[in-house]
Amino acid sequence: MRLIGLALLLAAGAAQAQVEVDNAWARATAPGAPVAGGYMTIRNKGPAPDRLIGASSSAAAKVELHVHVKEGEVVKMRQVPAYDIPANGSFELKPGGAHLMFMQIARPFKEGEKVPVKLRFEKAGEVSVDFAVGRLGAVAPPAAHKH
Ligand SMILES: [Cu+2]
Repeated sequence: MRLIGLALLLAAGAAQAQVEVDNAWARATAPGAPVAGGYMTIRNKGPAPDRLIGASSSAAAKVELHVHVKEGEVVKMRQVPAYDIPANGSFELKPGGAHLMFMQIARPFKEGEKVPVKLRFEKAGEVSVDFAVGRLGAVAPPAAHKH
């Protein structure tokens, strides 16, 4: 019985590992700013496409999925219901493109802090990721800590 239990656990772990998140980071915010942007690269190592269908964080009232769209000369943010993550591919969230929007943040995001986020994927389920807070206005993730 114990062996079967272990095999099931390993199988569940393998299914979870189909989706990986790299370079998760958020921008520091100015005092009083109500929102913050979050960025990451989502890698899908599985043979089937997946979708990011939601996110939440204890640091914000809600977390929305946003994209930037050009309307004439004006670039606007728009909320979308999901991001498609191609099979054996990746989807990048970055400044000026797709991003997580932390709405009504509880307090300013400070450089060096971590913001806990729960991502919900259609197939991979819930994935917890810590977003490292980089500089105010940064366009690239903070340098990774080497241990
Ligand atoms: Cu936004």
